[in-house]
Amino acid sequence: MSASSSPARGRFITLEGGEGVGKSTQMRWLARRLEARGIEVVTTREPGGSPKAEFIREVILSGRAKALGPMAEALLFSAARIDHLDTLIRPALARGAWVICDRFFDSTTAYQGATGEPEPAILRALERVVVGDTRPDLTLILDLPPEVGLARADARREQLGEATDRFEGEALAFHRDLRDRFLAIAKAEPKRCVVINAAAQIEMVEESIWQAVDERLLTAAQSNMPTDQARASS
Ligand code: T5A
Repeated sequence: MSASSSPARGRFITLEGGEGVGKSTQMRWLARRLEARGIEVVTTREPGGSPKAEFIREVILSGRAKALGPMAEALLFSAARIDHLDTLIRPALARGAWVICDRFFDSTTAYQGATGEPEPAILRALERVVVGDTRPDLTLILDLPPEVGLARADARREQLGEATDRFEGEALAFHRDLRDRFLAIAKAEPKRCVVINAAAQIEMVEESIWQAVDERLLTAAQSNMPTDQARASS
């Protein structure tokens, strides 16, 4: 295929926030709405998203890697991300699909940042090396008091009979710090990030997310299209 006939790169959307903020639920709903527009959508998650990264997910979230220390945990998240990017995210974007990912590198900045190690400069260096220029076009930061999110996650876990994972068991102060860190990321990068009030009713959260995607990505894409094409796709 010649360079001029390559499909346009797809859009990369990430969902971020603390525990139980509703990312997985909203990811499914957003995918359905985009697919209804005729867009190919790939939904995925971190840690995980590819077979090798899912293996690493199991090692981290079971708590088995905690004894190795925060630096090793951060490197394991990065190793999983490298495989996920290479085998799933980049190929999908290259063929023109839109990728929605439940957590990405902002979770490393916030969670590993909240553990206090490795230091922020190392986390930023890891981000540069691992993510490169595959940065999200839009990051939706679902914001919720951690008490509410943890209660939702507890209720869902009891329903499914699952065990508490590595970070859910941390103290409330850790989860409050996490929330502040996600809000700080949004403040530092307003072009990429939109904060969504995840305490609202689930349908309202869905609408806020749709509005952000529509304004930031769909409308923007149409205004870059030749007029005839934009009319046909609206
Ligand atoms: N991590 C991850 C790092 O430390 N560093 C990293 O680099 C990365 C990538 C991942 C863990 O790994 C850490 C962060 C995490 O601790 P996970 O199992 O993927 O672990 O956990 P979470 O991402 O936190 O996912 P959860 O499933 O716990 O939360 P979600 O996906 O945000 O929430 P969801 O959609 O499952 O909803 C939870 C419950 O709330 C209800 C839902 O129906 C569901 O029952 N709900 C609502 N109820 C009322 N009102 C609303 N608006 C609601 N929205 C959802």
